Amino acid sequence: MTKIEIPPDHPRRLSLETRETIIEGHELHIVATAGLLAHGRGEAFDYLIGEKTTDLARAATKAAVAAMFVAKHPVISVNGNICSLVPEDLVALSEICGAPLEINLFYYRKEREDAIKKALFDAGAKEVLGTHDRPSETIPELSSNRRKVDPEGIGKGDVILVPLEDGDRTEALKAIGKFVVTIDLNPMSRTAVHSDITIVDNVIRTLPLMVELAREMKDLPKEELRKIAESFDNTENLATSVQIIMQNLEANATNIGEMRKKFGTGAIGK
Ligand code: PTJ
Repeated sequence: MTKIEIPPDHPRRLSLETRETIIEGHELHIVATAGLLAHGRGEAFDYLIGEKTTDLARAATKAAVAAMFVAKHPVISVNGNICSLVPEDLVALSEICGAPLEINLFYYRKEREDAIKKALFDAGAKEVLGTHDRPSETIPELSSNRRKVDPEGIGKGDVILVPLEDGDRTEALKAIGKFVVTIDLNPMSRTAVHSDITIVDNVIRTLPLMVELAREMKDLPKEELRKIAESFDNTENLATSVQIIMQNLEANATNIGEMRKKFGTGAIGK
C-alpha cells in the first residue's frame, strides 16, 4: 500500500489523511476510479462550507436520524466511497436503527462488490444485502447498474439513506415514492436538491454524528421523532447552505490581502 505519513503538524492533516484513506480504498478495489474524482469535488465543497459541521447540518442530521427511527424499513445504501471512509460507523448506525446495509454500486464490478462486502464484515457487519448471490428486483426508472436492488433492502424500504449519491439514482428512488436522506457537500447537486433531507456536510463528520445522535434519540417517543423529521424544511436548508458558502467566499475576498502579507512579494531577477 502507498499510504504516506502525514506530518502531525501539517495544517491540512485531516484532509490529507482522508485522501490517503480513499486512495487506499481504491487500491483495495473498494473505491471506483471515478470515486477519487467525486472525493476531490467533495473536498472543494468542504472547503467552501468551512470544513466543519454547521448548526444547519447538525439539525439536518438530527432530522435524518429521526426519519430512520420512524421508518418501517429504513435502509442504508453503501457505495465505494462511504465504505472506504466510515465502515465502522455504517455498521453501528445500521445496528442502532435496525437499517440493513445494502451494497449498490454505480460502477459495478464483482471484485468491488467482494471488497466492499469484506470491508463491511471486517467492520463488524453481520449481514450485507445487495450482493450478486441474493435475489434482486429492478427499479424501472433507472438504466444504470444501480437499477438492481435487494427486495429485502431498498426494494421494500421506505426511508433510504444514500450517502454521496449520483443524481439519477436519487431521482429514481423519489419517482418510486421513497423518502430519501442524503449526505452531500454540494447543496446544488441533483441529489441534494431532490432528496427529502439533505445533510450538507462531509460523511467523515456526519456518520459519527449520526451514530452519536441515534444513541441519544433511540428511546424518544415515535410522535416526537416524527415531528423532528417532518418539520425539517429541506428547501430552506439548501438555500441557507448556499448562503453559507457565499458568506465564506465573501469573507475570503475580504481577508485575502491580509493572508498574503505573510510572505509579501517575491523578488524577480535576483
Ligand atoms: O462506488 P460507486 O461505483 O457506487 O460510485 C460512487 C460515486 C461517488 C463515484 C458515484 O456515486 C458518483 O459518480 O457520484 P457523483 O455524481 O460524483 O456525486 C458525488 C457527490 O458527493 C458530489 O456532489 C460530491 O460533492 C459529494 N461528495 C464527495 N465526497 C464527499 C461528498 N459529500 C459528502 N462527503 C464527502 N466526503
